[in-house]
Amino acid sequence: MSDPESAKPDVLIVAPMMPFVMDALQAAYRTHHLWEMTDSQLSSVAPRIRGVATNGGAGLKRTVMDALPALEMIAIYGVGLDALDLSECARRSIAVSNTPDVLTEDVADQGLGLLLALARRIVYGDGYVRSGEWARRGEMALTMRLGGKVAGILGFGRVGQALGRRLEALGMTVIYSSPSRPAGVTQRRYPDALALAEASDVLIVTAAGGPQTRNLVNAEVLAALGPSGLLVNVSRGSIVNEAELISALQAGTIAGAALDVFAAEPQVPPELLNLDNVVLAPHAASGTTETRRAMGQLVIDNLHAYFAGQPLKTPVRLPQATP
Ligand code: 8YV
Repeated sequence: MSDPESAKPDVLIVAPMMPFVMDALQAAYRTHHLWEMTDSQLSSVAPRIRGVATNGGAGLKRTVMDALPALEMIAIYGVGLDALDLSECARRSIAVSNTPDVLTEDVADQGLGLLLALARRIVYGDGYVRSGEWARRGEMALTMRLGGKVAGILGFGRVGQALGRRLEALGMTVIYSSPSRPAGVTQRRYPDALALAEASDVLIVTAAGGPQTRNLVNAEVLAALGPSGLLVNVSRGSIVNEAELISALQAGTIAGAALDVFAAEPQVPPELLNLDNVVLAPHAASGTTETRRAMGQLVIDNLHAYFAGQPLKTPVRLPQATP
């Protein structure tokens, strides 16, 4: 008699996901938890793994991908594709899905919240009250109005445009830089990060991560943003040169930064922890219950669709495979 368990496809889960996702995957597949496995445990199941579920930050290391000869499908819990070798997926005809759209508005909210917290020093003010400084020293130093200022958005895709709408509602002028002009966009486009920073009071990073954007925001761009300029990053830590940002914050080359993402998460450079002109968040922009449920459901739906021989709900278009 055949064992119904052995008929289920084997799926490797790279990092823990919400319990309802773990339960749904476990019910439909033989699941394996990469974060709990030794190398030899991985080697013993690797030849059978047909699906992978992972998040945007972790992606799938090439060494692990290379060790999975039967891999057919990777479902990403996130929109970012930078932690996955897409050319290799194309070469091996591995299907990939991600979770676009469902997280757009929440990531934009987090960008708005971080910018307000930074410009109006909301987190600093909270400490000022709690520590008794208010009673001891009187009124807190004045902060910066956002209305009437120019917000430069680096990368003007779904998240950038959703954030732009919020900033325009505050009375800011929104400009942007991105490789091409998105359809239906009327805001002024700048050719690159440097020109954008020169024209902006606040620079907001929403571009996709990856080799094309690595260290795009460097010392020169920060100098162009200027001593009253603010930087917000809700995209990928890799886009900002972190060492050069720290120097700029320490030297007053820019006025402050609000960061949801870092170069080597969850490690955050101690220099950033010691600065009071920064606001820090633990890569939480998509982290509402509502959005994470929708993201989790897409992971489940995409894997189920693939293994049922149906089209993916939210497929990633892979680059043309090079022979
Ligand atoms: C998630 C992300 O926080 O969408 C992405 O690419 O980085 C985030 O939305 C992440 O995928 C969940 O761990």
